[in-house]
Amino acid sequence: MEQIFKTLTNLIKENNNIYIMTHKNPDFDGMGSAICLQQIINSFKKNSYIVLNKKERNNSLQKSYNLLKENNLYFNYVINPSISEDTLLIILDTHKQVMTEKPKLIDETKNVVVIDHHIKSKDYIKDCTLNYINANLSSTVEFITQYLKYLNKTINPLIATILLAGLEIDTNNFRLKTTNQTHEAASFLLQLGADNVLKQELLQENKDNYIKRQKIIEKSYMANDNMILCIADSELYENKDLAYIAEQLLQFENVAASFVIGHLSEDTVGISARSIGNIDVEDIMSKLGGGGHLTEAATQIKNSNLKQIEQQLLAIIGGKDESNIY
Ligand SMILES: [Mn+2]
Repeated sequence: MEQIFKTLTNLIKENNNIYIMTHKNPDFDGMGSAICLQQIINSFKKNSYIVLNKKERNNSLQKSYNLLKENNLYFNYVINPSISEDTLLIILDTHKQVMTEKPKLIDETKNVVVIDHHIKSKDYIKDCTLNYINANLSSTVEFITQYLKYLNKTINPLIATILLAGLEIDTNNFRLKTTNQTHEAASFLLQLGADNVLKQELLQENKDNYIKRQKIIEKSYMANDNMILCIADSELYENKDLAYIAEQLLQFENVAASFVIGHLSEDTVGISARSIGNIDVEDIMSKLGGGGHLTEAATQIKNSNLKQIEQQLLAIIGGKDESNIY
C-alpha cells in the first residue's frame, strides 16, 4: 500500500494537468473520494478538476455540494476537459471504461491511474500508469482515508462527513465488506471531525419515496433457496431506485442475491442485482445483456415487459414464480 501511495504522490507532483473522474451517476463514495483527493492535490500546490456530466446529480449529493459551497469549499469541476501531453487522469471507484463519466477521455490520455475496490473483472482499463484494484477494501473512501493518514494530512470536517457517508453507503451501514480497516477509516474520519448528525441529515430521504419502496419490497419473494426477486409496479423508476431496493433486500434472512425488476422508461425494463459475495450477479446479468461486478450488476432490456423479464430471469437462476401468491 505504501508503495502505491508513494507512486500516486509522485505522479501528482510530476503532472500539471490533473483530472479526477468517477463513475456515471456518481455517489458519495466516488464523489466524496474525488473531492477529498482534490483537496490533497491542492495541498501539493497543484490544480485539478473533477470531470462531471451535465446531467442532474442525486439529491443527497446535491445537498452536500450546497453545503460545501456555503463553507467556501466548492470543488473545481469541468464538463469538457482538454487533454494534453502532461495530463494525468485519476479514475476512482470503478475500473471499467464504460462505467466512467467520460469513457473517451481514457483513450485520449497517456497517464491513467485507476483506484477501485470492486472485484476485478476481465474488462478492466488496460495500459495504466498505476492500477490499484483491491476488493479487500470496502470502498474508495477507505483508500483515500488511508492515503490521508499516510500523508499525515487532515481534511475539513464537512468533507470528512461526506466521506463517512460514502463509507456507510458502500458497506450498507457496516454490514457488507467491512473489515477492521473499514472501522479504522471510520474512526479516523470521526477524529477529523466528521459529524454523525449531519451525516444522517445528508442521507435522509423523502418519506413518500420510502413508502413507495417499502410497498415494492412487500411484494418480493424467494425465487429459490437463496435468491430474492422483486417486481416493481408499472411506474417508471431510476436505476438507483432499483439498486437501492436490491441492496435493502440483502438484509433479509437466507438472501444471498437479490434482483429488482422495474420500468426505466416506456420501452425499457431494468434489472438491478446485488449479492452478498458468494453469488456472481455479474455472470447472471451478462446472460441478459448486462454487466457490472460480482456483487453488483444490472441490465436494461428494450421492448419487453416486467412479466417476460421475470420469466427469463427465473429460467436463468432456476427459480419458480411465486409472485402470484400475494
Ligand atoms: Mn464505491
